[in-house]
Amino acid sequence: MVQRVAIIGAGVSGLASIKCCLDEGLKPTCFERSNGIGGLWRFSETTKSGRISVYRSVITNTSKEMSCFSDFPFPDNFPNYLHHSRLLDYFRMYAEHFDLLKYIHFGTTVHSIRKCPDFSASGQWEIVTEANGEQKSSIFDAVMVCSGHYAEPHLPLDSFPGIRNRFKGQCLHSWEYKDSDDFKGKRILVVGTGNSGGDIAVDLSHVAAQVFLSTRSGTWVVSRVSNQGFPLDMVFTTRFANCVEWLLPSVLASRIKRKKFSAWFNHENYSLFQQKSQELHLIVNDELPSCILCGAVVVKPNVKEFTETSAIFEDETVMDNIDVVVFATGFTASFPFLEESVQNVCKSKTSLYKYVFPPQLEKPTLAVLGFIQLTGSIMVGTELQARWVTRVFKGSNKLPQVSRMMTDVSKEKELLMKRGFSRDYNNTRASFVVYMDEIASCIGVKPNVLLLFLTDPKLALEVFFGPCTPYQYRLVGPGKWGGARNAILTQWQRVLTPLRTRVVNDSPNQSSALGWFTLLGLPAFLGAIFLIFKYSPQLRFPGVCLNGDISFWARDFMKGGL
Ligand SMILES: Cc1cc2nc3c(=O)[nH]c(=O)nc-3n(C[C@H](O)[C@H](O)[C@H](O)COP(=O)(O)OP(=O)(O)OC[C@H]3O[C@@H](n4cnc5c(N)ncnc54)[C@H](O)[C@@H]3O)c2cc1C
Ligand SMILES: *[C@@H]1O[C@H](CO)[C@@H](O)[C@H](O)[C@H]1NC(C)=O
Ligand SMILES: *[C@@H]1O[C@H](CO)[C@@H](O)[C@H](O)[C@H]1NC(C)=O
Ligand SMILES: *[C@@H]1O[C@H](CO)[C@@H](O)[C@H](O)[C@H]1NC(C)=O
Ligand SMILES: CC(=O)N[C@H]1CO[C@H](CO)[C@@H](O)[C@@H]1O
Repeated sequence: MVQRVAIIGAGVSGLASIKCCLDEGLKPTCFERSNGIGGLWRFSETTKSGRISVYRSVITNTSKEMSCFSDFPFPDNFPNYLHHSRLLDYFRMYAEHFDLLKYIHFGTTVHSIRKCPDFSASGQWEIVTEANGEQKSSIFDAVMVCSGHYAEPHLPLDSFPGIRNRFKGQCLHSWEYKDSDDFKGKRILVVGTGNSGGDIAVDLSHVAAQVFLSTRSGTWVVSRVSNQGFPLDMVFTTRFANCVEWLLPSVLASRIKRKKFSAWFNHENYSLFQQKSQELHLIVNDELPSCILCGAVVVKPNVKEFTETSAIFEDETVMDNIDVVVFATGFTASFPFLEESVQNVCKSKTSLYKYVFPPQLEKPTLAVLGFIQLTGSIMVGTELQARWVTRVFKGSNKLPQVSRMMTDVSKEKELLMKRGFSRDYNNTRASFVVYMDEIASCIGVKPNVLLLFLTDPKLALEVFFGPCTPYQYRLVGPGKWGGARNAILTQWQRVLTPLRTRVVNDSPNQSSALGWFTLLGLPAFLGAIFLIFKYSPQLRFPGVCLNGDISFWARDFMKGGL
């Protein structure tokens, strides 16, 4: 019987875990190395080895309605995309509201987590912590690893001949980058076009003499600002879009996506074009295209080698007088405190059952949280994981047999390989809606949309055509929250509130005739779409991504019509 749960880290995952433990009647004890909550979002001016660190200008790439705790919406007046300080304010409110702080031991580092000698019977763990130079050992019934995955910089220097022994300039990892202060007037090469690489290139371009951005295989760049100025993820992360994608042949689906991405700017002409693999590498960046257009950022291919002052690229072009190289080459996950056998499994997220449980343990009393890449918010995924994990610990939800979990894990890997992710399936992103629904099914909190159409059509329309916001997983089942329905019906209001900062009078009245027309036409329309998608896979759509636009249209209809 699990009672005492140890939680390593008090970032987003740790906070959600404490709350979920309390909801399930478990006794949480959280160990946090630093002196405050928030993890990655707790900005600090300095970097320390083995600690997370972000740049000063970082803002979220998922919008507030799509990134919040499922039973704790952001305050109405918070902006839609948040600076790290605002996000930290929100975490403080959450911790205060649910009274989580008293379970956290600050300034306490977890040194080791070992199975107890009688593990196969008890499932218990021995945890050694250190605070103020003193070590302490205690026994826990279960462990939630919430220590984050962005603390260990991945620096592939061996793939860049000359960088160690010849290059005379400064060389740093994005992990060490705070702001552009020390880089005025310099010529800088940023290696890697992930979210960090893009952000840092833009940041530097405001003060540097020149920024070069080197990319191996290109990337798609999307803006936070989508149709009519609404947040991108709210427009596209819908159950409806997910259905359409599922119905379409994958070749067609990815072609539609490419068309949609190209609508903002032609990635080929900007040298950002991505090779025709099925994997769509995508970053969120509003400024990068304009920096490229202005020549402040110049896109280059992969670096072949470095000389004393210059970089030679794979297309044999040479850029001279490079002062600084910034490696935005990502991070390696590490769990130095876990015993070796467990650590080896946990290092690769694809070896974990649903990216959470090491499948081979005799007892399912250890879970890794937040170790996912989703097409939507990781924070939301992490909270749902915490709800599942605490219920598994408690015995309310059961995991399948070890052999079943092992097959599941290897099937998942095979699937990724087959879909052309063999190069680096560690970095693939799972579809937000699919993954969330999968975990929600394990807990029994997945909303039944068909049933909802019969019982509460107004809500059902927003759930199906509207954004898949976290409140949807609080409508039914264990952990049901009374405010969920209202939170869903008012989500667009909370998007607009922070923008209404000045009275704008002469907006024309919305026509409700359109609303009624679409209400009557809707079933016929949906039927037609279904048939079209099902039976004409060769159909081409002229330059639009149908699914996002239709969800969007459906939202308009609901606002006007009902
Ligand atoms: C630049 C950047 C931007 C991002 N933007 C978004 C976004 O917009 N939306 C989104 O959903 N996700 C985003 N993410 C993903 C991010 O990982 C999650 O949002 C989230 O912050 C992860 O929280 P966490 O609690 O799992 O880990 P962390 O925030 O890393 O927290 C881990 C905590 O564990 C503590 N800890 C670690 N080891 C120990 C130990 N041995 N003993 C005690 N304590 C320990 C650390 O001090 C830290 O406080 C972003 C990530 C990065 C790097
Ligand atoms: C947001 O940025 C983080 C950090 O680079 C990344 O891991 C995540 O996938 C991004 N999310 C989206 C939806 O682009
Ligand atoms: C994924 O990560 C693990 C652990 O770091 C590594 O052993 C494995 O080779 C990686 N797989 C791929 C395809 O990169
Ligand atoms: C909009 O509707 C309101 C009442 O429904 C009406 O008083 C107002 O005059 C209308 N405005 C316009 C511009 O039609
Ligand atoms: C080289 C290249 O891709 N050029 C493209 C630039 O954009 C125009 C207009 O879309 C295309 O016709 C070119 O092929």
